[in-house]
Amino acid sequence: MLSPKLLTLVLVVRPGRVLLGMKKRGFGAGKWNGFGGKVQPGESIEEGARRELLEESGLTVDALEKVGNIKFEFVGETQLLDVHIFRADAYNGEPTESEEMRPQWFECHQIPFSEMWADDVLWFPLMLQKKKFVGYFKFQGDDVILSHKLEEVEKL
Ligand code: 8OG
Repeated sequence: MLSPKLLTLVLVVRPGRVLLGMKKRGFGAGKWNGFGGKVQPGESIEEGARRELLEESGLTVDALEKVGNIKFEFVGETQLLDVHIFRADAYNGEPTESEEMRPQWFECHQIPFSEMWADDVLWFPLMLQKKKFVGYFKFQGDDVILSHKLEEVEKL
């Protein structure tokens, strides 16, 4: 049986650009990604998303829009990562480097997909168009997608 683990991911988007962070340690180290992490006991998914965004980037946001939900299975591992993805179109504060992440703005046509999780190239375009989606990816190791499903939905 796969035991689910709730995670969040926040993409901060400004017209024509997106804020990513270089993950400096732990799971996904060496990859550019949005900001997020594990939801802690007693907090809602959105509260977890806001907490991780602040801890990792120094930013707070007024509105967070739910844009996606992707489940990740890794062959040989018993945990199913259940990642809830949010988009923020405005923020407060200045992006600040943390122990986990080094933030940097990228033009939307220069997103460094070759240095990101392999699934991101498939759903970032939907996220940038404010489309909502659900997906499932089965990974072998950190780089190979064995199978996947990804579909647009009206509502999450
Ligand atoms: O707490 P920790 O840093 O381990 O949380 C993992 C973060 O990575 C969390 O924000 C969810 C996110 N994440 C995955 N898988 C993938 C993925 O395939 N693509 C992207 N963009 N983020 C992912 O766990």
